[in-house]
Amino acid sequence: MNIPMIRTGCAAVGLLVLLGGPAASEQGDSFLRSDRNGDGSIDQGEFYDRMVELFFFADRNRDRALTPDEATGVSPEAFRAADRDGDGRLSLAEFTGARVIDFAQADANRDGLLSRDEVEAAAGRGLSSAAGQ
Ligand SMILES: [Ca+2]
Ligand SMILES: [Ca+2]
Ligand SMILES: [Ca+2]
Repeated sequence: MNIPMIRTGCAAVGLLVLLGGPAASEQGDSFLRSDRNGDGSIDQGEFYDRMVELFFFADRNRDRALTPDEATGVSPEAFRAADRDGDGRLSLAEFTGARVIDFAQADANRDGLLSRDEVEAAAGRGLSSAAGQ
């Protein structure tokens, strides 16, 4: 599926973090962690909560903005795409804005929920485009 005005490969900022970001290695299964009510899918509220949690987890110097060195797992291309005001930092709004796009792109059957298969498929696309960094 294609969303107009979204360049291919630039929308992976969120799901990369969701599955493979700084929290993944020490917290085990990110999908299960994101699926707070345990119904086997991630709704937009759970997605947003997770996104905010990851933002503040990644913001090591607590200035409420992510610099490229804080946003590990985000490719330079994805970072620039999400940095809408071009100041070299991602505000929470910029970070969550990019991830709303991720949610829509990942929700292959458009039921408003992300199943594990949908998340893994989307992460696979993102990871392949970000490989080698
Ligand atoms: Ca910061
Ligand atoms: Ca910015
Ligand atoms: Ca779905």
